[in-house]
Amino acid sequence: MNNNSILVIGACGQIGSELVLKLRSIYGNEKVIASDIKNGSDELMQNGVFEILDATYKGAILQVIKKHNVSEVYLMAAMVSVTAEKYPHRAWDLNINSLLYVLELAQEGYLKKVFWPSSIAVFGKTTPNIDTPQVTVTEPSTVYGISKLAGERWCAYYKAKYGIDVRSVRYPGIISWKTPPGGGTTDYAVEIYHKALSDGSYECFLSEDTRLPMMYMDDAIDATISLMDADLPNGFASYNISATDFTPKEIAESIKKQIPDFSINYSPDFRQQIADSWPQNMDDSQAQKDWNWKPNFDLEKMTKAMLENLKLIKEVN
Ligand code: AKB
Repeated sequence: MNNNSILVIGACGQIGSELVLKLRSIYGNEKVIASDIKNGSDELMQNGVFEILDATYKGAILQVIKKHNVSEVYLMAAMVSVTAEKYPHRAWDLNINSLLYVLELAQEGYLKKVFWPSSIAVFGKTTPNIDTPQVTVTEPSTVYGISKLAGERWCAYYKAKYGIDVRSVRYPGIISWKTPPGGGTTDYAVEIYHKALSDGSYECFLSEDTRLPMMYMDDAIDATISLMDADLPNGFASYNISATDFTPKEIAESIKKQIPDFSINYSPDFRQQIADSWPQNMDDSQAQKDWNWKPNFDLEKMTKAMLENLKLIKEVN
């Protein structure tokens, strides 16, 4: 990093909020500008600069870039799978136009590097769903998946045509005890821990044997920052990254090891169809090879971290 600063757009979201804190701990509070359409937690807003920013306005993004001498953007603002089904046009507007604006600003010389998250949602029913390869059939059936696939292609286009240094990973479901997710199909894997502690039981909106790729937040942040730091002039537009995969039944078993009376029942709803169109697990050998990607958390380690931290929060409140 030189003297310029880093801008995180969508800093109050599930991943954005933890990314800002980690980036600030690495580069210094004054170097990392957090921005979102709404205010965030006190921790986020008080330990560094925070800007209100609507990512669907190019002029507003440019203003913040100029004001803070920004050279790197992490564009984390997005509408994910369940919400995007409700608001297709708004999802397209946010997920795609914000990306196009940031890529254009990079092309116009304002930015040196961009991070943009893709998702396992780029895959669909016709994709091989076990050990899903890096390059394979991508026929998503969700609004969110369609936008993420289009976004990947836009990144590849700007990279090839204008040499823009844009980097991306296909996040699986992300699990964290700090900031709740919102509007996703994989959100059950966070809710279940909260309910295990508050109610001792959970009603799951996916069937017991629905296997999905998942990742603990620390691994997701690590993947994001290490990809941005890697010496990777000719990387893929978006990398498969993998940490663990499990079914609702398996996560419930792992919780039961610590809370023996925990019970779960299953009432699959419309989200089942979305989950059924996604991979069960992913082949991330390309990411391992290109930038030494390696996760640290499996299901058991994650359950321990989730329950320990959520219990501490409960005790304090
Ligand atoms: C969702 O469930 O929509 C997201 C995702 C897999 O990208 N967590």
